[in-house]
Amino acid sequence: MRRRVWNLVSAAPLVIAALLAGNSRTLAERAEQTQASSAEVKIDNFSFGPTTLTVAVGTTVTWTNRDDIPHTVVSDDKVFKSKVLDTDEKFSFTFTKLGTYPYFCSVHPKMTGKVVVQ
Ligand SMILES: [Cu+2]
Repeated sequence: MRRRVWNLVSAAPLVIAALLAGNSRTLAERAEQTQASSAEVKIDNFSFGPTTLTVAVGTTVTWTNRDDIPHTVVSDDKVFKSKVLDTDEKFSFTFTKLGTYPYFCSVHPKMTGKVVVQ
C-alpha cells in the first residue's frame, strides 16, 4: 500500500512534464497559424510561383513582380484585380472565403495560377 502511494508521487513530475509539453506544442501550433496568415507568390520569367498556392481562410497573399516586364494578377471570377505591376511592385489580397481562385495575367493570358483557400 505504501509502495503504491510512492509510485503515484514519483509519477507526478512526469505528468506535469507531459502537461507542459502539451502546452508548449499548442503555443507552437498557434505561432504556425499566425505565420500562415500571409503568403507570397513571385512573378518571374512569365510565371507565377508557386503556380498553385494553398492557404487558410484569412490569409493575405502578396504577389511581387520579380520580372523586368509588367504583369497583372487578375482573378478569373473578378474576385481580385491588380493594376499593372512594374518590376518589384506588389499586389495583395486577403482571402476570407473558402474556395479555389484561378487567376491570370491580363497582359499575358497564358500566365495562370491558382489560390486554394481551405
Ligand atoms: Cu504578364
